[in-house]
Amino acid sequence: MPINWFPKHMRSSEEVLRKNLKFADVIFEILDARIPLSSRDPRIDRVIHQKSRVVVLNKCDLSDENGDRVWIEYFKRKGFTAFRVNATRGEGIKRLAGAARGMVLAGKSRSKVPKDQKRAVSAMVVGIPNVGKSTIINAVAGKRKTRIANKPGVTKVKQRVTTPLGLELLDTPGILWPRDDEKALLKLAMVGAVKDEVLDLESLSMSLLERLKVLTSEKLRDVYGVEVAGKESYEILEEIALKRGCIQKNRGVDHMRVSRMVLGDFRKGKLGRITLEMPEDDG
Ligand SMILES: Nc1nc2c(ncn2[C@@H]2O[C@H](COP(=O)(O)OP(=O)(O)O)[C@@H](O)[C@H]2O)c(=O)[nH]1
Ligand SMILES: [Mg+2]
Repeated sequence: MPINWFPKHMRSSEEVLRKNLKFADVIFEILDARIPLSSRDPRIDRVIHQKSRVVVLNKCDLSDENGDRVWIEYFKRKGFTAFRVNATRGEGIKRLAGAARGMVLAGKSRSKVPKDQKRAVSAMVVGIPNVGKSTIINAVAGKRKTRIANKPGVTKVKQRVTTPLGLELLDTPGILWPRDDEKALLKLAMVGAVKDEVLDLESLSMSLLERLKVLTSEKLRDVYGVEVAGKESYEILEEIALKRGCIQKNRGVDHMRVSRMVLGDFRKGKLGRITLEMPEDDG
């Protein structure tokens, strides 16, 4: 699995991120609910330091609900409030805004707490690429997302969006860095957070099937008509290819096509709502 996919220029965005953090009372740390740890930049604690933070488990339409509960408890034990969100449908967004306001008005935020209770609480969205930062900004901004005000004290490129939820949002998210350990990268690739061009799709789809046959064997049977018990993942992949006609003339199974299909089905949620890692897992 190639590891060196992350563009170097993004490292320079840490400086930008640090500068913009100053303008936010609260940080929304966006994670992928299917892989909350693998989609988390471990450096975030260093970067955002003591700033108040709400953890967002986004794409919860694709994750397992029990898994979400376990993760919310996990973050609670670490001292963070966490919420399930489906940004594309705007679900969980109001609670997010409420929590951010509550946090600041209760004085939990160590940033300059607004004295005037009517003042909007300012928030900044941070996360690694593809976790849904832009979608969340749009969901929070709602219909008023076009009402962008250029406020003094905000760096030139950054603008704040006034939202109907009593939040002011920096309209550009802070981009964090994906983990570069191999186990995390594999899971980031499975959920589609890494560009497919840089990956070996066949080994990726087989790694995915390795997990799915444990997590959701019935679903694989329902969707593809393939029994997975006792089979190696390459056998499962080939059987799926045969069932779905992923065959090349005179050349047998079209591994690329079937791999793409399985990965696509998983990413779209066609194979069920699946959380790929739990706090107690070892990879
Ligand atoms: N299924 C699902 N897809 C989502 C959700 N939020 C974002 N996405 C999708 O994830 C992809 C990346 O989202 P985007 O907001 O561009 O991520 P960003 O790179 O963090 O800004 C897009 O295709 C979104 O439609 C969600 O809650 N559920
Ligand atoms: Mg974006």
